[in-house]
Amino acid sequence: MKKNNLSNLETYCKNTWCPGCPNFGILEATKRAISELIEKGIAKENFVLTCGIGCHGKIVDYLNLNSFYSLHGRSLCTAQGIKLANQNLKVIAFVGDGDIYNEGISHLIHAAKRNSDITVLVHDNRNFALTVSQFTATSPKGFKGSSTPKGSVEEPINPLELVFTSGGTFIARGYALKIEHLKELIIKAIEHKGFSFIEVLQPCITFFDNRKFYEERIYELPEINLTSQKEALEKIREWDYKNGDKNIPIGLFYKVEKPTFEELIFSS
Ligand SMILES: Cc1ncc(C[n+]2csc(CCOP(=O)(O)OP(=O)(O)O)c2C)c(N)n1
Repeated sequence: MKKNNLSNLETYCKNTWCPGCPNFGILEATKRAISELIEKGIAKENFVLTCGIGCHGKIVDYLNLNSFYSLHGRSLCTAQGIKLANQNLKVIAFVGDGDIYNEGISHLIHAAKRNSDITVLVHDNRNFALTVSQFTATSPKGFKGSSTPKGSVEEPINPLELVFTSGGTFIARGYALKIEHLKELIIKAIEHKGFSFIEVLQPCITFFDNRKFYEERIYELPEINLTSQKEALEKIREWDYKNGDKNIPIGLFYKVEKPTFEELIFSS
């Protein structure tokens, strides 16, 4: 049950994430971002959250905002329907990597392609965590989980490259344990007019604890020309999600203005 207290974003729901889960970092960054946007003048009732099914989906229980639990992989079609019905709303879709890069991948491609004016935040822990660790599209080759006890034989995808080539107009990567940095990305993504996508690297402390791997490689992107496709792609490809010694840039890679799906639909 959500607390009937409009002055804060806390709820009464018992938090059932593993103690120390970096999802707490994503929750805190989201709370700070939305609080700042409310202070800037966006009405609290104009935020709507959607989620898929998984550990990530519980985040909507922990935020005292309008929300809609969708089906596994169906957070984005729900979010797009809400935005089409009421363009005043700020719609934020929380998804897991299994949820969106496996079950719901076609919705991701088409939402980016049509530049739907929604924000997508991926809790990428590189496995289907709630169902005790099957491999996903971003699990590294060799990943040992309950469906791949001898190690996955597949190479992972680079989701930023996928969204970029599909037509996304705001493409970013954050780290769940760099809370202030992630907060800034979430604010910019929500303020962006068009399809905004944040891939959040979220170590799964129970099934795939890659905190050390990330913390040795992550660096914040310096200022780049955000409208240059060439620069964006170079930076997006700097780390290819395969294991290796490469640096992992986080920050905003690409941001361009284009008419949104909803604008085009209602002006046609
Ligand atoms: C259509 C469908 N397939 C499978 C499931 C079972 N299921 C529920 S949660 C889950 C794993 C979710 O993994 P992910 O989306 O990566 O989120 P995480 O738990 O890692 O945050 C699965 C496979 C389901 N609920 N619906």
